[in-house]
Amino acid sequence: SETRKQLLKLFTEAGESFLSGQKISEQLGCSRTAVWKHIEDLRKEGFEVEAVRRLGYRLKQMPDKLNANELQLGLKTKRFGWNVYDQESVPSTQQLAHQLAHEGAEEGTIVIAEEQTAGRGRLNRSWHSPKGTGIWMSIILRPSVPPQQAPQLTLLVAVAVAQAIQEVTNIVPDIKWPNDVLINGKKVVGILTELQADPDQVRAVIVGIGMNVNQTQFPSDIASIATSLAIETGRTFHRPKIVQTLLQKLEQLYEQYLQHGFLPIKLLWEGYSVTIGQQIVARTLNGAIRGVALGITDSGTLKVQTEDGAIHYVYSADIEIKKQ
Ligand code: BTX
Repeated sequence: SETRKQLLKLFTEAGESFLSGQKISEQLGCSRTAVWKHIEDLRKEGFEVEAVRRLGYRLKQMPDKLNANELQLGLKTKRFGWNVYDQESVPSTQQLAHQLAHEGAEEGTIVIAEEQTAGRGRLNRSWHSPKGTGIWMSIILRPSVPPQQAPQLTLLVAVAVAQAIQEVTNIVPDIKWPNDVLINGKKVVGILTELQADPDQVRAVIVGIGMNVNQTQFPSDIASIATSLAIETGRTFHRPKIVQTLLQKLEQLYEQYLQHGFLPIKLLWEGYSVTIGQQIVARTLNGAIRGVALGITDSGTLKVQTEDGAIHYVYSADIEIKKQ
């Protein structure tokens, strides 16, 4: 309801300070009893509201739910995240986002779910997306660029994710070309970029982001390669806050990209990269290339030099970094 929204706004603006029942009832234009009832409703939803005699109320903890309400409370973006499809359980947020994009959904629209039952990675690999622990989200972008430039967006998203993790945890994550974000060599985020495009123009980019946040364990088949923010830091995180930070970083970088092109993004990406300068194996659909990763080109392609001195341009691959 509108009153509930206003009440939450008052609480978030007040931050650490208490709001008296009197003040709240004046601001909302309702009785003290009505205020009390609204607070009880919030508590039932999982909000922790502290009440102290003579001081009043303050909000101690918001529920760790990825609902539009929670996501938008205090959201600082201009456009990203203001059109939200929040779902309890979906096969894949990508699927729904594709459909919405086809129907004309505006740029910055997000689809987010507590659980995915058929989350996917690249090449139809599966993405483990258990309930209530991670961030499983797709965002719709509509850049006016030719389809060949779309891989740049994968790198842009990886930088935004890395910046968000850094801000929230103080850990500087690594990016492994093109789409893995790692902490201590293990995957904490996967990014999947898919296109709806005409031959010379992108209509929509559907960016899927899967972030392991509060999991404390993984199924045995990925236990050795996957990690979560909770495992790496020993604490749990409020997911809506991370989504907000992520959307903010994403929007900033995206605006920078539209205005100034890929170069500034490329520089930031290189700062997080663990691939460049390494001895690698790039497994592509056409076979494996072994050599040194020299860098990325201005279009986001990986440049690999093989032993014979030849330079290869890799558009899409899985990268294994050889231990030196
Ligand atoms: P990828 O193909 O690079 O990685 C997939 C591989 O990662 C799997 O084969 C498995 O080995 C490993 N893996 C699976 N689940 C996890 C996990 N939770 N954490 C770490 N490693 C894992 C990466 O693809 C792109 C993933 C995008 C996921 C998002 S979630 C929201 C959106 N919806 C959807 O269906 N996919 C995207």
